[in-house]
Amino acid sequence: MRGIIFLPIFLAVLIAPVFALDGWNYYREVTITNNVAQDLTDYQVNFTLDTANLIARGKMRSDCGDLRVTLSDGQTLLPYWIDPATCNTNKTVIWTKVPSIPASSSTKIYVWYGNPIATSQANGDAVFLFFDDFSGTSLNTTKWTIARPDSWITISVSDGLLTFSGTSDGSTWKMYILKSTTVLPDLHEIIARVKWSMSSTAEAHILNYYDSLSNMQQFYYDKNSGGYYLRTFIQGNNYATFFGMRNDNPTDFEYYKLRYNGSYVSAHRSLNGVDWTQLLARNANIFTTGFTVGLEEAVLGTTTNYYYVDYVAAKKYIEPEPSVSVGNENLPLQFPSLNWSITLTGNPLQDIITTPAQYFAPFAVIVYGVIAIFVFGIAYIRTGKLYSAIAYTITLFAAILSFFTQNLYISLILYTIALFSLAAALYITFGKRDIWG
Ligand SMILES: [Ca+2]
Repeated sequence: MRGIIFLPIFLAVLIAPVFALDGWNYYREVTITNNVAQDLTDYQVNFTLDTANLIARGKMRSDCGDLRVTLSDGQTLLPYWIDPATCNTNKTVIWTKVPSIPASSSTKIYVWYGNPIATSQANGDAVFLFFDDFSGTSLNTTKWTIARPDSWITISVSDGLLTFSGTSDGSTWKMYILKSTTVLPDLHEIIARVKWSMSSTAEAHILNYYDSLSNMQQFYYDKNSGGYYLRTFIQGNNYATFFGMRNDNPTDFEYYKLRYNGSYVSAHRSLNGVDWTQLLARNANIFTTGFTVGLEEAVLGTTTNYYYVDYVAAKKYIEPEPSVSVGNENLPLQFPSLNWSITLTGNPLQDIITTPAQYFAPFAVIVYGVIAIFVFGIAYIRTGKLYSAIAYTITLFAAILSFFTQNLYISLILYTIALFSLAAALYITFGKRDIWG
């Protein structure tokens, strides 16, 4: 009998609801598992959401402006950044910086959405070690140093893009190099979204570890008379490596990243920013410290060649990286004074089922609160057994919580428990029989 009494308490604790971020209607748990035996602090992770589906169902603003990320308290906001090109797609890339991921264990954060009046607080500078999405009208000279200017090549910033535009006299290479003012930690990853348009021999240095003009490790796109290439080049060893030939000259953006894991540099490519292919890994024992982010256009041809950078970001890197998984949608614990609006666009089944619970919540908390107090009083007066009375009272509070969690299954379980306990309370009251102990 005692086990039956304590089970509801256990369940009530186990499914403790999440209090809503003020004004937000939905949240999901994001579980981050640290795969190394060392604590990670301020570590950048990303996960994806199918925002196209959420937006189509009226659950998220069409500009993704109501997305937020919090700690597992559901209240402490974490910095986040959404790759704008992926908003309203089925794989929206969301980056955040997690304050602490303990060694070899998991930590949970929450992603929130569903607040029609919220506007974006996405902030790449707050997430990454280095970040520029070129949102201004000129190069941000607090972020970049012109490491090597060249009168044959110009740069401009407009419409969210950094554009290199250059020609040459056809006999000597012209090179324009930008270098971040931020020095990266030894283990790091650089990610960029770029495209290019090249009509004569030229190179777009997609990601570039730049130390000095004679000391750099780089990863770049190369168009020359032989075709199109993706290459790495470690200047200290004075060799170039061809690792992939492409016969295209993409007008659509692609993603590239360059990673240093402590022993080698690897280059990766993606078409959507989510699914990556490693192109090459190369031992990089020349420079292991003092890395910066670099961007460069080099031109030998006599027609104008363009290189466009949408954004470039740098983050910490540890191998193997933490794994990240996103849970199912939940409805948080709402208070009556908060925003109760819920959108029924498309009338998804779950919305219809859970909406009544949302609107009945203020009513339910009063009714069940009163009932719970009565049940405690009756149980204690009739039996004198304090633990039994408390147990059943908590069970009824679990029923109250079931209204607020608005998770269908949890609500049904808790509500069923509450009904049984209420029946027991009535039985002991009118049945003249002690079943409490
Ligand atoms: Ca941009």
